[in-house]
Order: sequence, then structure tokens, then C-alpha cells
Amino acid sequence: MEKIEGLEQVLQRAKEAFKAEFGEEPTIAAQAPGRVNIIGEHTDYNEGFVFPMAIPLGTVIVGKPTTTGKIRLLTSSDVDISKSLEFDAPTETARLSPGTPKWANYMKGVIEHFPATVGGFDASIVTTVPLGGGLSSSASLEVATCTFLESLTGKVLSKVDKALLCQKAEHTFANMPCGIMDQFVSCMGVENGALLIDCRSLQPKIVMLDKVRAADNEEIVFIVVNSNVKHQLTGSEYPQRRGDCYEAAEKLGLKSLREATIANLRDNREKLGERVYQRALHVVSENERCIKAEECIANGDIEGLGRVMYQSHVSLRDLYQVSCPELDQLVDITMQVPGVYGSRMTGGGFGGCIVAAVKSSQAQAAIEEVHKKYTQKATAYIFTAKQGAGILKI
Ligand code: GAF
Repeated sequence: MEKIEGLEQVLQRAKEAFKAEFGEEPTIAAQAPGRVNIIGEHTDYNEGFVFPMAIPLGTVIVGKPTTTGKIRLLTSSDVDISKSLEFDAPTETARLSPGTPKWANYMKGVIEHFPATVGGFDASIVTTVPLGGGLSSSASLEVATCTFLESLTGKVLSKVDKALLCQKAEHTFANMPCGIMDQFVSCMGVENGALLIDCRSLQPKIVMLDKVRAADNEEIVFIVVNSNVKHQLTGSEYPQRRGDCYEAAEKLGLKSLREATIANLRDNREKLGERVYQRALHVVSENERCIKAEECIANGDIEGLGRVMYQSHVSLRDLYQVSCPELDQLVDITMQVPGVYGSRMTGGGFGGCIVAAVKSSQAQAAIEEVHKKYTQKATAYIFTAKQGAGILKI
């Protein structure tokens, strides 16, 4: 099992890097977590339901305002060629636009859309979220940036506005037409709680996870295993899935697939065409599973929770077709371990992670089984849910 670096240590690393680069102490520190989604996949951009929690991996940004009109960024992540970057702070006449290195676009997008003047600043960024690992490294960077800017400018946004701004940054500066789930939970995460989010009303329901127990009252934990197959969601597959869903809603005369029912889809199967029908069937049934998962937790029906998690995987694999052989293998391995109730791919797919609900006493055995049988190198975690983004004491 992977050791998880505490927030204090990450903050320390960011501060040391800042001091080494800029020769001063930072005055502002902000953090935002990544996320894992327990269930409800590819439903957010269909105004549906999702059920994520914020995780103890995240991004820390420390920095200081300057009077130079320049923004200087230093990152310790090993992505892209450039580790530091300098550009002019935006003005009325000279706005920011996306460019290279790619990691900076997530930050530039947030700076550009931020509803207050952002002047010059220096910042050091450290992330512990694996990049392209399906745990929302990008949302974590966007939300940490927005939180940092709130402190820098004194302009504080509501959490929903903040999530929407970060989503817009991802659409416009990273060319990724994502839903709202990742940014939302990174802003609103709750210690020990998952959020059942209605992506139409943007209302979250907090579900405490420390109450999730097996029939014998043993605690249930969520293990997350990274296949270490890198996903690249800005490719064509994600927008294509999104397009299929919009086509289905349009052909059914609905605002979104949130309003569709399974009977509705069956009656219109020919009109939709087989591919679009299957995509829509995944979304509509996944919404039902997501609601069911929360009911199962409330009723202590852990077997039921496990069942919908596994059904979700099968649906993502066969109907939505966003899984890959490595994720399927990890799900199959974990499902065979006694004490594992359910397992599924999590996040956008095409690589990234699986999440499994397992009896706490069996978590280590499940992880060992993965290391023994998975044909590639896996990285495994046991996550407890964490608080969303915030300012850190420096
Ligand atoms: C990615 C997206 F960013 C989310 O909005 C969501 O659609 C997810 O894939 C699939 O559920 O993480």
C-alpha cells in the first residue's frame, strides 16, 4: 500500500521550493484535493447523479504577491518539459490564452476567468495526485489555484461559483469538456463523507462513510488501485461519449438524459440507433444505481452497494465502452477476494483507477492479491474522505 504524504509535509516541500527559487518566504498557502468517485460515472454532464469523495492526495500552492506585473510559477511535478514559467499578469487589453507547458493552462484558465484583477505573483506548486491517474489532478490544480487567488485578491467566491469557474477553465484552456463532478467535490469535500451530488440542481447530500459497515458490523473501507495506464481525456473519446448522450436527449425531445427512463429508451431504440441507445442506457441506469448506492449505505446493505458498484463497471465496460483490459483485470482480481463487496473502474476511464468496497480486515489481502496477479505495476491506496479546498496556515 502506498504511503500518503501528509498535508503538512507537502506544504513544507512547497515552501522550501519557493524559498530556493524566489529567495523569500511565501505569504499565502492554499490546498485542494483530488477525488475518487464511488459510483455515478459519465452522468454529471447529463445532469445526473454522482457520488464522489475528496481524497488525501491534492495540490498545494504557496506564493506571494509582487509588484512586477509578472506571474512566475514553479512546479515540482515531473510532467512536461518546463518546471518553471513566467508570463504577464492579464490586463484589460492583454488577456491570457492557452499555450505550453500544458500543466500551466489549468492555472492560466482560472486566472483568466477569475472575477477580480489578478496582479503579479510568485508561486510554487506541489501535487501528490498522480497525473493522468483518474483521480482529478487537473481539478485539484484548478481549485487550488482559485483558492490561492481568493486569498491573493480578497475576492471570495461561493463554492458552487468556484467549481463552475474551474470547470470553465478546463473547457476553455485545456479543451476538455468535463462535467462538474471533479471541481465540485474538490471544493466541497467533507471529512469522512462522500457527496451524493445532483448535477442538475448542484445540491450535494453529505453521506458519512464511517457508518458504512458489513453485516457483522465490521468497518468497510474503499481501496483505490491505479492501473498506471495513463488516460488522456482530452482525446476524442470523452467528447464523443458526451456527443452521443446529447444526441440521445435531442432525439428523445428531452433537455438532458436525466429526464429519460429505461422504458423510454427501449421504446425508441431504433430511432436512437444501437450505439447511442447503449450509451444512453448506461447513463440512465447509472443514475438509478447511484441513488441506490446511497440508499444501500443508509440501510446498511453493503451487499447491495457492492452489487451496484460491480453492475456499474459492467455497464461502463460493455455499454459505455470506456474501460480497458487493465481496469477489467483489476476489477476481476479484486472481486475474487473474500470481503470485497464491489469493485469498478472510477473516473473518466481508458486507464486510471478502480475503486473497491472491502471489509477493513481484508483490505491488505485484496491489495496483496492485486500485486500478485496484476500483469503490470499497480499502485494501491486506502483512502479516507477529506475536507475540500481551503487556505492553509503558513
Ligand atoms: C472525468 C470528468 F472530468 C468528469 O466530469 C466526469 O465526467 C468523469 O470523467 C466521468 O464520470 O473525470
